Amino acid sequence: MAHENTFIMIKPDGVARGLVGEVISRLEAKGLKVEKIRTLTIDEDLARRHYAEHVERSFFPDLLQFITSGPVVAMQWSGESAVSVSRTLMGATDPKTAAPGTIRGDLGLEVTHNIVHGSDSAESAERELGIFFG
Ligand code: D4T
Repeated sequence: MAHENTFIMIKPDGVARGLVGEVISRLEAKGLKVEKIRTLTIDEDLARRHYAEHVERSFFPDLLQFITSGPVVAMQWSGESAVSVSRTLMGATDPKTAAPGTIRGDLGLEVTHNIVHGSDSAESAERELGIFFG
């Protein structure tokens, strides 16, 4: 167990659907702390840097179109095991199979529009926080 920072983003669907408060409330209720927050619209260059590991995947064109389609809320959160704890709260990548009680399980239905992003490791968190807050 370690105190960690992680990068969490509310995607365009979450912002458009008015779920910013809901997502932040769930993370705060768990005991995590919001350290930094900004709203921005991601452009193609930023999307390619953030999703560098996915640019060759078949779903990337749809993901690129979606993630640049409207404002997102980019955040730095901190707390004990913040990386894994926040991903547990989010649930599985595909909301169709995400467990009830999780953000994606309760609020989403489709894999591209999965409401939130969270870093998958401490190394990813450092890289992603550098992209959005460096
Ligand atoms: P993110 O990165 O958004 O937190 O999602 P995950 O960490 O849970 O999942 P991921 O990196 O495997 O996927 C990144 C992003 O791509 C979308 N996606 C994914 C998609 O549109 N179609 C797919 O088949 C997959 C696997 C959803 C999340």
